[in-house]
Amino acid sequence: MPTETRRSVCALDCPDTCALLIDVDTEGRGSKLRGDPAHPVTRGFLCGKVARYLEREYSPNRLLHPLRRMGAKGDGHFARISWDEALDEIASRLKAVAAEFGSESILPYSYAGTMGLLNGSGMDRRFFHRLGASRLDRTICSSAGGVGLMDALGARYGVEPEQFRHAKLIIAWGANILGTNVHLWPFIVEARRNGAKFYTIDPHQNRTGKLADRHYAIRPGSDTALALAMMQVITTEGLENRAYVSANTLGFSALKEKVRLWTPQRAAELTGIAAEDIVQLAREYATTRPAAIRLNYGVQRSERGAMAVRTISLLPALTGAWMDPGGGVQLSTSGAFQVNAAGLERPDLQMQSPLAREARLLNMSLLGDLLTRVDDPPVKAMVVYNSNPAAIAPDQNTVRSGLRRPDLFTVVLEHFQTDTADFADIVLPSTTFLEHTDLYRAYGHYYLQLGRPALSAPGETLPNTEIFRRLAARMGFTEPCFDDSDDDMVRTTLDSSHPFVKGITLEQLDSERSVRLNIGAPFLPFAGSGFGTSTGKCEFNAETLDYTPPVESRLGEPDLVKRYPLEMISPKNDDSMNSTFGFRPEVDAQTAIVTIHPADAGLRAITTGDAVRMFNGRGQCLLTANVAGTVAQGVVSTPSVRWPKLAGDGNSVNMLTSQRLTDKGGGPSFYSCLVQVEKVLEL
Ligand SMILES: Nc1nc2c(c(=O)[nH]1)N[C@H]1C(S)=C(S)[C@@H](COP(=O)(O)OP(=O)(O)OC[C@H]3O[C@@H](n4cnc5c(=O)[nH]c(N)nc54)[C@H](O)[C@@H]3O)O[C@H]1N2
Ligand SMILES: Nc1nc2c(c(=O)[nH]1)N[C@H]1C(S)=C(S)[C@@H](COP(=O)(O)OP(=O)(O)OC[C@H]3O[C@@H](n4cnc5c(=O)[nH]c(N)nc54)[C@H](O)[C@@H]3O)O[C@H]1N2
Ligand code: SF4
Ligand SMILES: [Mo]
Repeated sequence: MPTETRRSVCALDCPDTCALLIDVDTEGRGSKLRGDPAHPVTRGFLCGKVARYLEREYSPNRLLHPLRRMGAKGDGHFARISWDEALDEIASRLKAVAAEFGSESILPYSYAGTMGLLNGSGMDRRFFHRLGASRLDRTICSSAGGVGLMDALGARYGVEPEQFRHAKLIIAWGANILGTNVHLWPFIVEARRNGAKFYTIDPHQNRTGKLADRHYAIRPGSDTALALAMMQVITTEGLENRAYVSANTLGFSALKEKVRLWTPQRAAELTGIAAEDIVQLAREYATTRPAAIRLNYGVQRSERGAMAVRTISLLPALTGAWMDPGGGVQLSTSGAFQVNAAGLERPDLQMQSPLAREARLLNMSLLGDLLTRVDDPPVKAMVVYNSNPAAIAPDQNTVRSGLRRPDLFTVVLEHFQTDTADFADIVLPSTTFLEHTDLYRAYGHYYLQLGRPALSAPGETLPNTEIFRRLAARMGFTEPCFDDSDDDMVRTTLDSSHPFVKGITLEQLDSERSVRLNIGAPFLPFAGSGFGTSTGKCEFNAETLDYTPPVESRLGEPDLVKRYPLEMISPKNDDSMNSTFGFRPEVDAQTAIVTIHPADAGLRAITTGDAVRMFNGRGQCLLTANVAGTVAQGVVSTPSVRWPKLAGDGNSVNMLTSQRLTDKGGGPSFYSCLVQVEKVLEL
């Protein structure tokens, strides 16, 4: 029987950052999770994966005690040790490595297992800065798109979700809204009830695409060509918004000239979308008001992903869509959360480190190379938290040969014994977001939220903040910031003079839990010249706009195409969160499937249910075929990311992906990946 309802915030790496309600019984055990009906974006419902999060919370497989590895790296044999033994061993190993190879031979590796600021970029950052460890360039997800957005708008924010209800045309461009951003959906439903059209542009007609008024089956990595051709149609037909363009943009005539040769016919050959469809889409986009583009991160996981995001994000400046509530682009809202990051993360502590300077910056998307090729100094110790690189990083064969190195000292902070934890020397058990305090910004809405522990921490689990606090003490760090409580860190983080955040206090968050940023309502950041450029205008910079197909695509490197003729994408699985729920049998089954077009399957005598081997020069994995016309001919799609150790051959999709980086931002090119598929007798 529930005796009390407590509040929390979903910490998963999702744009929606939901406000949660949790029913707790007399023993303090959570019995049900719900979305908070009072939150303007959560609106009382949760996605399927988090509605069942208590199964994960109370799983018998939760890590409850510190562990030391007993067998070979990767074998998974561990023995329980005490926190004192674990922390002493880590401190002495890190000191020894730093003394012999320099502090930069230590590498933190983390991403967004929790989006909480304290447990994701708080005490951990202070610890590594004071230590003088290498800095990690956290590029694995959104850095290409981030640069593209900055190039176009000078800011990382856009249309707020609540305004989508006013739109008359909504384009989901590389955005699987029902799967990865489900709290936008009710606003789209409302808009459609009022007559809006809803289109999807995606190489895979997923659940979202099936519900669209039109689906444009674009070839992977060709979005820039489509956007340039839309600009061509808009400018040659004079459909641009002259008043907006002249008041708020720079470089229109050069843009018009630049896109002149980007005819719909030329784009059709590159994108696979018929020329007349491109013309029609461009006209409709330019003449419908308000028009909203929900751009998500799918388009920027290709080789020239930054250019794609930039070009698409320039479209509303041509049409003036930014002037309307419900018009413009949303890729992210995170740039509006202008908190005091320097106070939280304390990069200045590097001056107190043995380096006495800023440490080198290593790109997390190149983990394989970092562990096998980097010298001067080599990476000799790695501390992993909030991430599962042995599943999610590209080019796993290289990553694994690095993780297997006997001379690499590896510490992993985790909830579960992941593939990465199997490679650890020491595993430390961490609390979940339901068990610790944290502060949350969002990347799909504009509410800052505070989460307080709703459940007690099981076993000997500790928050990341406390683990790094204790490690700092073991290392002998005496700066007062290492004694900061979690509340002290929240106060510091809120201490910002930026108008969007100024005045929001811990006390206010404790009573309201969710506080709208000071952005006014409706938030129309680019209705006038509010762009984040030095001129305040949207700068087209047409001379740098361009498109060439990815090296790994059907129009790419001919030798590669001959051997590996299929373009593989590995988008998000609807019912999971990267590898976070990979231990669930249903999720394992969903991520073991590859969808292939009937014509490609026919050529290979593959039918639905067949065991197939998907491979390229980097590796292979075994999957079950699903033959369907929801992907275009020449494209295969498999949902990510399976736990490799649950696959029969110990491999999952990132055995095939490459360490080739995007054009800007140093992001991975997960969705520019050529493969071959063949039938095998059994898995
Ligand atoms: N259910 C669920 N939700 C999630 C996650 C999850 O794993 N599962 N992960 C979270 C994370 S980490 C992130 S970053 C977000 C990402 O959220 P999204 O960006 O929405 O997710 P993706 O699956 O990466 O890509 C979106 C769509 O882009 C399509 N796509 C792939 N290549 C191209 C291309 O070249 N052009 C175009 N136009 N489309 C392309 C894919 O088929 C997919 O439907 O989702 C978050 N939410
Ligand atoms: N092929 C392919 N690969 C991909 C992608 C893809 O689309 N296709 N997507 C990429 C993208 S967009 C992203 S963002 C990355 C995601 O990669 P990761 O950020 O590594 O995300 P997860 O796989 O969800 O792993 C997060 C881990 O953090 C742990 N964790 C959660 N909360 C806490 C906490 O409070 N403390 C500690 N210590 N641990 C915690 C979870 O148990 C989980 O094992 O994957 C990338 N890899
Ligand atoms: S994963 Fe996303 S949609 Fe699901 S509960 Fe968390 S924030 Fe909400
Ligand atoms: Mo991501």
